[in-house]
Amino acid sequence: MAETTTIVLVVFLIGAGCIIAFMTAVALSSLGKPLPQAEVSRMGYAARKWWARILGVAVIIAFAVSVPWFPYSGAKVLGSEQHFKVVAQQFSFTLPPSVPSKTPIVFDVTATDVNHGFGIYDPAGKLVAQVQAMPDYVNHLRVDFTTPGKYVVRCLEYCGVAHAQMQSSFEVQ
Ligand SMILES: [Cu+2]
Repeated sequence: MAETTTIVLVVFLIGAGCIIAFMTAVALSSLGKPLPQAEVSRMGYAARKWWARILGVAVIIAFAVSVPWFPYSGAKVLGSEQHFKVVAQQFSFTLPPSVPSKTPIVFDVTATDVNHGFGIYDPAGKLVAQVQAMPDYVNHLRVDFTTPGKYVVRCLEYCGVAHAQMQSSFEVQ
């Protein structure tokens, strides 16, 4: 931590030093007689031309360097995922008894009566994913399970008098 603080301080001091040096150079360069307007314009246009070229090159380099981090390669897993149907109804869930871990899982979630919530809690009781379960509509919830165990499902949308009891579970193997 102290090392990080030192790096931040050094970077700040170098940056601040550069800015002070630049401002001092600007101040010193303006001590003489003012330049004629034509000369100022010529210098301004020249600076703008070079600035545009530098920016153009920087954008091309940034694009080329960052291409490998584009998320398109992640789309390769699409098609290899396993789909499981989830149906919510007052006041229960129709779930698969178990799903595999370390495999891309997609829950195709719908409801038969009213809007429900489909909330998945890991064995430690932490909410991992949730989506709405809606009549006449299928929501696709992508989850990658890394920890096997018993996962509890709770309705997270008030759906009627027994909403609080609307709970189920499945195993991740
Ligand atoms: Cu509910």
